[in-house]
Amino acid sequence: MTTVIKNGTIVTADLTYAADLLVEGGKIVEIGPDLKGDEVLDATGCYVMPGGIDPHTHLEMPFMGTYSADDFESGTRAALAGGTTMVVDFALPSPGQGLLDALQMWDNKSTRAHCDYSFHMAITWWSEQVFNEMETVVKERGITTFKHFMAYKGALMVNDDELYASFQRCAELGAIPLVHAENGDVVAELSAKLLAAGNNGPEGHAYSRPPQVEGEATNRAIMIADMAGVPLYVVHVSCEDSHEAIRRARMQGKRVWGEPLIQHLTLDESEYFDKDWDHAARRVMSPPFRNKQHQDSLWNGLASGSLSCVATDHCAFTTDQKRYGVGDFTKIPNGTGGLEDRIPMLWTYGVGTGRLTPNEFVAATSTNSAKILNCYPQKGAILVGADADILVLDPEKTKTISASTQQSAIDYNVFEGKEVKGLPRYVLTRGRVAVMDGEMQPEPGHGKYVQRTPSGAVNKALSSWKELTAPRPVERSGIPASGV
Ligand code: DUC
Ligand code: ZN
Ligand code: ZN
Ligand code: ZN
Repeated sequence: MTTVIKNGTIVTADLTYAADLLVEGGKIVEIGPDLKGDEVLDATGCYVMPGGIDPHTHLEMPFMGTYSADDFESGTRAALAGGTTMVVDFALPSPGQGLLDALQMWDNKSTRAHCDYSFHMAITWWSEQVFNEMETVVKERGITTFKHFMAYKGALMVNDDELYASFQRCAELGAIPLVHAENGDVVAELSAKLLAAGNNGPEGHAYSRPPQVEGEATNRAIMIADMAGVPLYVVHVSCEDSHEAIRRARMQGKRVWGEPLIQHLTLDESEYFDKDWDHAARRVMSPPFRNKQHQDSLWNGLASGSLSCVATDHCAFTTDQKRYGVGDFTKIPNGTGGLEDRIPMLWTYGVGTGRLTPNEFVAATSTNSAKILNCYPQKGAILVGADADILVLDPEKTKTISASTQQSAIDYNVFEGKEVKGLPRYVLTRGRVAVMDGEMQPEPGHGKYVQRTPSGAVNKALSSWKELTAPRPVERSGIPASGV
């Protein structure tokens, strides 16, 4: 059985051209004019592009006393409905839990995924066991990315000594460290101060996490990665302070990548003020939404290439779950959804406004992630031999985003009421048509785990630095007698 996508315009990260595309056995088998197949999908007026990759999701994650409400079933159904054909979720050991043990839990959670998925591994504590298991995680499970929380003090946060040890281990294994960059000590101090002053509403969350806590942590992580001689991927870059550190590192020739979220690109801090409690609490996430200057910085980063991948950090909680934090903003579960909306929102606010070209859009939503995470060109590519994960986007199709029509399991949508233009006509996941003429055709369990290999990316400039400064003892004479 073959499927042909006809009459569309293929858009990749670097090319735009008219061609048909033939799919067989879950792969792209031919690209060219006048192709024939058993099943014909008409892409007249549409762009045919690599399916989206969301490099950052939290599905059914135990967090802040509860579990994020979208699991792999509803989360990947939402992903496909919005043109995303692969998600990369975080296996999250609770402090003290082994990495392989946590991985077993994530294997069990993900059996009903609709689309392909991969994992990052979180390092939430440090020990010889963690050090040893990292090797198995990389070599046997194909997880080549390790996430570190510099915030969530007393829960998931790791300190600088642990960060440095883990970054060095990543370097040895050819793995890439990821950081959630916020200064957790300062956040804890500011939160306590705000609560003591009676400032316990959701806006307190934003006040407790100013851009400086993110800029400081980003700079610190970059310097620690520098000393470990390892590349660095900074998740959810929300502000100029953090973006500036990444830009500077890149100008110095370092492999440092930054990932803005669609939420930070399109929603601002006014969401936390002059609104009802539920409205603001539903938008509590870390880092919080910022002002327009920071948003402009993120858009400029995407256009200039200093920021690489647009993600969602999809971590959805119901209104009831958000209400755990009534009277204490530090207890509001942090997180927002976005899996279904990332692609239509970025197309509308990026390509539709002229901020991004269609090719830059493909790079930011798919290809760059596949390259950095090293699953390109299996994913993120329109090439013969690549997986047939394909988005056929109709640039004229419009809708108003609404919780009443979304796939996500929660009872609201942070983009409620936004008009988007540019929506999936078809979405293929390894050749299977999951969205047909805009309608979802679900098949839980179709999604497969994507194993990755180390990419070989290092920070080469740093290895010469390391040689130059490798510790060596100095022969000295005239050593004074000890003691006072
Ligand atoms: N930030 C969130 O808002 N939710 C999940 C974890 C995180 O870092
Ligand atoms: Zn985070
Ligand atoms: Zn409201
Ligand atoms: Zn996250």
